[in-house]
Amino acid sequence: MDKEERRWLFVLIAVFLVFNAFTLSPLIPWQGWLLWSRPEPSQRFAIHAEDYRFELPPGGIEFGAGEYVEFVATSGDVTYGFGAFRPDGTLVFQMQVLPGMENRMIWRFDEPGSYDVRSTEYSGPRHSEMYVPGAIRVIP
Ligand SMILES: [Cu+2]
Repeated sequence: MDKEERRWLFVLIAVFLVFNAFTLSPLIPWQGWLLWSRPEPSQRFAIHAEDYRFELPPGGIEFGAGEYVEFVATSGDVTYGFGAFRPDGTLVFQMQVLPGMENRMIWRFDEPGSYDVRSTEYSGPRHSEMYVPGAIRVIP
């Protein structure tokens, strides 16, 4: 490696370090709770996916806006996705649901309303049936 290559390598490493230090720092508004805090969820909701169906908690999924809640998703057969969508179809969050493990996500919904649940991972021919309109209710 000659001097010119070493200089470029140093520049690339410096760019990498500065970029990561900035994007992971608390200067980015959402990093305040996404990365540097361990919010304690007020509720946990168990979701099970199997045979192209979601089994949601019997009492439904309802909580207040601004609360941290935890979704614990399991699969009884293949890999699914668990995605929460606004009524206009835009994605709020999603996670993969791998069989044989508890897949966890802590989230805070700031906007009250009703959210749909869909599988966001192609899981097979009946994947598109995995749609539960209004499954998540966020109250003011
Ligand atoms: Cu699917």
